[in-house]
Amino acid sequence: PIYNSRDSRYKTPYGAVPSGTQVRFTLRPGRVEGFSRATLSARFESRGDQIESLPMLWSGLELDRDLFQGSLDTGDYVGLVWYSFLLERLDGGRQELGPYQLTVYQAEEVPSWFGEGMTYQIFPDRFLRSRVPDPAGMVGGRWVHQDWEELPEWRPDQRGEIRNRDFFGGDLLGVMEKLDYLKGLGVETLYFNPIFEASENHRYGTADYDKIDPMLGSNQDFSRLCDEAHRRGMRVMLDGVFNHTGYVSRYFNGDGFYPDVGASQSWDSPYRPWFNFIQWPKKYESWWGIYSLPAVNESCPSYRDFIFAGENSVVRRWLRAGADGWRLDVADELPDDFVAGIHQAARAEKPDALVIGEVWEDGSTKVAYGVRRKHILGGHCDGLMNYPLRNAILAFFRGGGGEHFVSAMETIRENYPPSAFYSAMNSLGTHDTPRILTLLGAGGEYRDQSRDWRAHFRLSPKQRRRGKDLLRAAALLLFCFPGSPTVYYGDEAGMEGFEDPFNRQTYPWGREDRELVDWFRALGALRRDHPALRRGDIRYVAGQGPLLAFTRSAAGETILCACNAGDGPAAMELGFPRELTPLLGRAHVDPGEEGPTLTIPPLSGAAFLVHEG
Ligand code: ARE
Repeated sequence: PIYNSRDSRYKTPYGAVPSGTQVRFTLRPGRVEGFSRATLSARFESRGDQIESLPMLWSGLELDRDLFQGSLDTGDYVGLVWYSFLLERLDGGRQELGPYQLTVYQAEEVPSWFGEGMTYQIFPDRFLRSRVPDPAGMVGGRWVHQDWEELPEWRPDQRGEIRNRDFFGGDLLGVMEKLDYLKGLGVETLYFNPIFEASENHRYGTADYDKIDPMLGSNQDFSRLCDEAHRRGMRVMLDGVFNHTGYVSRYFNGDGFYPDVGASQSWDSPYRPWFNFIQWPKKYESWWGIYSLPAVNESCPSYRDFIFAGENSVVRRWLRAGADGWRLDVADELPDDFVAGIHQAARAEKPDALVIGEVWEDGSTKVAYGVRRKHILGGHCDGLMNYPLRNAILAFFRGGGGEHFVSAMETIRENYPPSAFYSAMNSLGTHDTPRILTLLGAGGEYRDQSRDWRAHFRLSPKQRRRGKDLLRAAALLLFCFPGSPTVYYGDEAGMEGFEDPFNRQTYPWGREDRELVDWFRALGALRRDHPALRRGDIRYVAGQGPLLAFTRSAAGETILCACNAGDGPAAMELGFPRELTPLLGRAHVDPGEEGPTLTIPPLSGAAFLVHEG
């Protein structure tokens, strides 16, 4: 029953391999093709594109197919290998197949806690405030919404930009108040968007890496929060924004707010070499040309020391203060050796600390600044944010077909080292994307892209009903998939909205969508209680049209997850005689001789325990 579209060629072992592995390739062309010779050619990309050619031996027949086999020794190589096959006939006819990717990684021990359990992403300014803050004396010309339920400021300024200077005042004490709620949801890791002092409400332009933003609380509050989280069996992951600082910061000090002598104030500033000035002090490199985020020079020794290399580096100090891991902002724009340094420092400080990278594409093939990146080749990022999964889920529930989901996700599984696949941060949406409920409910058709329209857009009751059905199914899929099911704050409460700032509205305490909260709580319990979902392998049992189903198995337990993205009921034969116990969701099971037939209601998903034998 295993889904395999590649039965005419395969390699063992499946997928990415640790260096030192012998990989065995098999080709199975039809006899009628009359091929008499096959050659494997392998290009070792990070060895200067060195090419190795080796003959594949004819090793017999398998029904009406010829079998050719050959083995490749990966030796001490780490990187991508692009392999292709040349098939030849006696009459000179030939056929080329490939190139295909083989990922060869450096084996390393990756702590499993992150990928096994549920993660909850908190955008700190918008989660809960323990009091209405007074912004007087704080950096960045902030103003505070008195009314928690207001929309964030969305009107662009004269530059046409959203300045993100309005705060609601969500704080760490607020999060602490809700730890029991989060624990009850099944949360095992809290991922915080940046919490260090910064002038904008998203805090991505760090002003002071030594200090929790005073509107959020004190450094002690942070450690207390970590203690409280740990007491409940939860861990804490921070957002490490190391590719740029704030224009307003102790380091750049563009507006002179800080007493420090910043890079833009004196050529002799100790921070000046941190930045790349094109023409000092007014012209400098910045992240994606955004002047408020001056880019740093990651090869500057004092900056490296400060961020990771020193005993007291930012990376180490905040782990010491209670954090358990880092999510690296724009990981794909940081040099590999910088990422490796962070990884090393994190592990040196806490042996089970984790580093998750922000990469939007397939992280095994990501190229930045013309260089293939080593993110998941070992010793860099332990896992990545899994936007490919989000895209695949969205596409599937918008009618894209189960085939596409399977092929997209099998590609990721094949390209990633298992530890990276199982440590992925899997989200349906983040602070950088529209809310999942809005996307699923609105069906992807937005005629009007203006901010004004977006500010006032709400799903109609009909759209919302459909959106909620789809969200329930999409979340079930997420919680059954390998990698950490990550919930963006408020998705579980039915929050809507497009991109920034509409996807960053305040949590609707007291106005939550109870049905959704209950559903997510059930999913959290499901994930927590079943080893098969925490660490089991994955096998697809269906992937056609509106139907998608797979099993996860571990520790003698098998769970089946089945989803129907269509508007009518979908039936599926399991193809093996097993008894099914429903765990969550509704589906009709018709036990048959050959195995049960499942009928899944429209726009829904269900999970079952599969009884062996
Ligand atoms: C805000 C507004 C923008 C506005 C800008 C300037 O949202 O609309 O243009 O201000 O006024 C943070 C804030 C953002 C803020 C930005 C700049 O959260 O709200 O923008 O700072 O002030 C790419 C990067 C990826 C990056 C996303 C946003 O590759 O690394 O773009 N994500 C991180 C964080 C962000 C953060 C920053 C980086 C900067 O998660 O929150 O922004 O520190 C494709 C590509 C991706 C691309 C993605 C989205 O799929 O493959 O590479 O991600 O689209 O654009």
